[in-house]
Amino acid sequence: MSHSAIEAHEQNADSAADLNEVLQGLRQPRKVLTPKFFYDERGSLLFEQITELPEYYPTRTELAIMRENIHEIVGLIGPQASLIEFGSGSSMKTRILLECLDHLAAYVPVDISRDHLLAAAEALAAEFPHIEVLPVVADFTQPFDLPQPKVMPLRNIVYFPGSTIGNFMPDAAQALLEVMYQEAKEDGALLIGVDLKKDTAILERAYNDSAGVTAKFNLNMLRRLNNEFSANFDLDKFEHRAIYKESPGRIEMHLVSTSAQEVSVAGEVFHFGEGESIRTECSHKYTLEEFEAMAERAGFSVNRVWTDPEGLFSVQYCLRL
Ligand code: AVJ
Repeated sequence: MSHSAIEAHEQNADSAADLNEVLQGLRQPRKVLTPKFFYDERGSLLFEQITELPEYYPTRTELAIMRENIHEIVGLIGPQASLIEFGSGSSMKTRILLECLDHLAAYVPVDISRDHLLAAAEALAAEFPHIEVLPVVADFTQPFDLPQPKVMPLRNIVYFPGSTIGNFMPDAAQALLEVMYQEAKEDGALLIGVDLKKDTAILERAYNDSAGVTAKFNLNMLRRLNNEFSANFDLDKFEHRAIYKESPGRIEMHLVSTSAQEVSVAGEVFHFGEGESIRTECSHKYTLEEFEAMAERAGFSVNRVWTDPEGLFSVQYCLRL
């Protein structure tokens, strides 16, 4: 436990449910694990490496869009807003907003992973001493209470960068947008990064990098299950695979068993056939029209969309109706 002025407001984080979720997923006829298990310390470092890969366009493209349009974004958000980030922000994109937004009332990062959240919040609080940083430990897929900043916010801006929305199945993405609508409150808005549909080859390259970092990132989930849930996955007997599926419009990442084998997790034995896989991640891609329809169903109207010249990625400003 570190000494710090930053204290977390803790709600509905339930790590006891994690093992159950793992077991449930592995009992399915098509085995699945949730991408939230990627992000232990090693996984977070590997993801940072992914964002710097030449093939992985989303992070650098979103950052460029933010830099290019920051003055317009600042103008749309206006003064004395509370910036509520879903996921703990430590990235350059958050820093640009904290640097440029006009008299921010507070910065409220919300994340289920307490340690990661507090580390990121402390770093940003040190960097921006004039901004009140109020981290909330919560599962943001469920409604949560917002802390009361010292300065009364004029409006709430929900920030959800990185196309993390793509990790959610369409129904869950819809439900998450509805939570964001609630948290934005009256006069609030949503600023969200959304990865766009594009040529399959570009997409598949982004998730099958030549340096093999994404493969390491994917396999790290098994290492984590070994460490945290008494599993005995042999990492040499699984292979990374990422493919784009046109009809759901998503990249799927899998770990493919290279032989018939049995693996135990917390005492429960799971059988894998040769070639059988665990799906570890879905990364949905949207057209502008598809995302707009979903945002509207949640009660938002898309007010402004910024994209890069190649139309790879979008940042969208959505008003709460
Ligand atoms: C963090 C969910 C946006 O889907 O592109 C990157 C995660 N997975 N490479 C994505 C990821 C493999 C990433 N998101």
